[in-house]
Amino acid sequence: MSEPITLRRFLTRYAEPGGLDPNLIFLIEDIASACRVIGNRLRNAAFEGNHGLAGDTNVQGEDQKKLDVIADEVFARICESSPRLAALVSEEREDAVWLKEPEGGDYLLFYDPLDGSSNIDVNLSVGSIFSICTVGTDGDRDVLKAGDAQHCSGYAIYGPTMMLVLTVGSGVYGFSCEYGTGDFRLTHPRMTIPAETSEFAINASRYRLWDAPVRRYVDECSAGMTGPCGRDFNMRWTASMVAEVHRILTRGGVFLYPVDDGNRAAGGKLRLLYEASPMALLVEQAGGAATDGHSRILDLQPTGHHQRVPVILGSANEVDRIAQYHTADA
Ligand code: AHM
Ligand code: MG
Repeated sequence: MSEPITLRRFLTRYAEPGGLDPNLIFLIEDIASACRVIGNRLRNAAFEGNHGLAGDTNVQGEDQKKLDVIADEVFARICESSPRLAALVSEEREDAVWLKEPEGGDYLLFYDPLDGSSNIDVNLSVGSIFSICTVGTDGDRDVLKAGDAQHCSGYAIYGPTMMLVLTVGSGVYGFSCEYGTGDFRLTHPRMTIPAETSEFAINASRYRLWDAPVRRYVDECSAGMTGPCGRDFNMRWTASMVAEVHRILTRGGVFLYPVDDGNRAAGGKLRLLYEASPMALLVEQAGGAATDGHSRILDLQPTGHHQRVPVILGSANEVDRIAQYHTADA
């Protein structure tokens, strides 16, 4: 069996006709290094006294775990010297961090350094999510980029195998971290999401808070063979978006974190720039769909760094069905 190619070889030789900008390759390699370090810090957290709360809240008023803070610092420290990186925009920081006077074509890096961190202490999979856009013109400090402006997005999943999954604008590729060398190697070329699925993921404890279209969808799935779908559905919920999206990229499914009576004032639960947009690009590139119920996620124009949105993504036929229920209810 031939050895799977490394991330560097993929980025330099296989990514796109015409090739990728070398500075984008450097940045993606820096992100991969940051994820490798975060993976090691997670693995050693019990020995380094890094489980539990940091004792602070982030910009969104959420309790930060020690590892949220560590992961954010690792991302910033490793990526900040990337040659054409103009700004870091982190879920954990109030404002964008400008590293240089922005010039047209410079890169902007958006990231959620440790998503699903409520799972750390119970030793379930967590991840890091990232997205890369470019500065429009010299001096332009606008970081409110719509999802369609992303050049690259991806995540690292810290599970039984550490993996990096990314798109550089065409197709989705998964790289497993080789124990010993630490190399990320292409083990999952062209990940695709089947249009049909019989598996959904939602935090069902919020049923009483949902709007009618979401209840209708889950009621129909739960009715199984005797319901309008005419088939049985399976349900999963890991409370870790990276793990949910990874499962959907592996075997299909649909993931919902809708707006509901508990999060309506905030606009939803998940952040547009750090979670919804990067995952929507991956899902579309794998043949799936992603909507907020009414609009394609990648069409949404952000109005603030930390804006939250409803998210419904995964197998296209199910996402379309849920969107139709929203339209019918409008
Ligand atoms: P986080 O960025 O604070 O970790 O929150 C995002 C996470 C997602 O990974 C996951 O889908 C969701 O929050 C879980 O929410 P819940 O606690 O309602 O299950
Ligand atoms: Mg998050």
